[in-house]
Amino acid sequence: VAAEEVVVFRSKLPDIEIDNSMTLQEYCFARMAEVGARPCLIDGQTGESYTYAEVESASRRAAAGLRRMGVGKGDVVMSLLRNCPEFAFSFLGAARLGAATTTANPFYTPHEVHRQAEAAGARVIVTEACAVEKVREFAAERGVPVVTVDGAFDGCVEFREVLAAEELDADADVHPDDVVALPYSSGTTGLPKGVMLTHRSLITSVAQQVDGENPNLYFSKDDVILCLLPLFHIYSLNSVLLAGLRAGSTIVIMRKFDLGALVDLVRKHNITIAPFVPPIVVEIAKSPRVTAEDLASIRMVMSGAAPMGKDLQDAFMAKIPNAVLGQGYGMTEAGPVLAMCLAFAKEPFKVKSGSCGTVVRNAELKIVDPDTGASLGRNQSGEICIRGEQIMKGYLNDPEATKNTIDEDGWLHTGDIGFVDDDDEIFIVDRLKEIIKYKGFQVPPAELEALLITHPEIKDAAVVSMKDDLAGEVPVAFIVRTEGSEITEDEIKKFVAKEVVFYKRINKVFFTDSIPKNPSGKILRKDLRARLAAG
Ligand code: AYL
Repeated sequence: VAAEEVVVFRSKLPDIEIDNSMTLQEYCFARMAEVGARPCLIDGQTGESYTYAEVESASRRAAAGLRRMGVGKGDVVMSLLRNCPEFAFSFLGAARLGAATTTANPFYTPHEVHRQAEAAGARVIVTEACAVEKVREFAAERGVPVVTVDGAFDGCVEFREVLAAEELDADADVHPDDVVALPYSSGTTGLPKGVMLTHRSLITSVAQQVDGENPNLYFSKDDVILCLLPLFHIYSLNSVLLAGLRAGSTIVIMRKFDLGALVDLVRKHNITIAPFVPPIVVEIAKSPRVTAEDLASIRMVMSGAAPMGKDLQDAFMAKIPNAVLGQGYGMTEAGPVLAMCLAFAKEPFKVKSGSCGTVVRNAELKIVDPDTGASLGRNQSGEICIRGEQIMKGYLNDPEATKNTIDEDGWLHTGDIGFVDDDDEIFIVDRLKEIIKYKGFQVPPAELEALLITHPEIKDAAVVSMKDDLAGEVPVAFIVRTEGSEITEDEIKKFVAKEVVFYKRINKVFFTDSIPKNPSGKILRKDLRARLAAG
């Protein structure tokens, strides 16, 4: 391939017309006349069911209620919730006001929540009992109202009251390039940053999956989708909630993962679509308690957010022979979906086990040599790059990081290493970037390193990933102690555990004399990972 020549990979499906000039809520509810009376959201825990018309009405009332609390165009609402119908009401309500929702994990520590709420400039926080105390300090400092979805708490507003408002008369005047979702991601390097996803990007991304005569990801009105993955993560928000709404499917919300409860819900609601992450696929594949009969209604199992090898995929398929199992490949910054399994299409294609899909339609994908930037052809591994209207607008207040991720020609660099084979299927083989993925959750090494070096007995620190059978990867730390310090592995682990959510905890500590760095001070993570591999 000549130096300037770019080899562009595209979907096997033709491009489609995507009207991404409307608002996300208009797009999701476009089929209201047809689906208004059909079940939209079902709360798996209580059995309570909301029709499409009821969800739309709740979102208009949530919008009016949020406006009364001072939320307006360009503002940010923080959603700190486990899965529940109110997540959808609040998200869509904020969208109607031209406001964005920043989503965070309710199991975050107060420190983690505070940092995101502050960086995003949250004007209202919508949360629940388990997280109320975590936001008290931030809310008091800033005079930010706290809304709770599950009962009354001192000084908080109940979501019931927010919904008691009259429906908003008219949505705010929203531009397609206005931000509607602001998830946090550390991307290819550094600390978590606000990822600006606009109405245009999310409509495009959802359309690339579920729209067209032959949708790549075929969801229909008759499908019942299990919403078990957390909605605060972009996988579930995009490919489950928004895609499900657009298709007019029924979405069954599950608050917390439990194999027994999952089987009960599948049987009770005849779940047809099951979006999972690899660790859940492993658990089901291994559990003698879950039988093929338990899962008989499921026709499609999706996996994404972390690698799933061929062996696991084959073991799982043996267990539910009547379902198709395939992968989606996404990255928060990419809108998020880059690739989707073509066996999920309405007119499906044959695919290979272990592949993470084919690039979505209305998008371009290329593979570049990470050293030279040269575009590579089929079956050659390099960095995966994507271009299209679905990708993020940029990082909030961080033009430098944006420039390092999206180049001048509009290509977003993923930091993933992979190749495209002869059948247009993508295989991810490695990761260039530093992020660690614990069961699909992001663990940013830079965040843990910054925390570690605040300890008076730690002179220097580096965090890298280590393979783990259960979680996929776990963070481990290389530590240089200050002179005379005898701080132990256990003390260091406890120090970190106090400040971070459970999946960011340090799994192992290795004491060392120095951290290998390049001349500009960048940690040579490859060297450290090689040390781990060498034992
Ligand atoms: P983030 N196989 C291997 N690695 C993957 C895969 C996959 N199928 N999917 C995601 N990753 C890794 O921002 C990869 O390193 O978004 C990627 O750069 O938390 C990183 O995870 C991004 O992590 C879907 C399916 C969204 C998946 C997603 C992924 C969202 C994860 C929608 O339908």
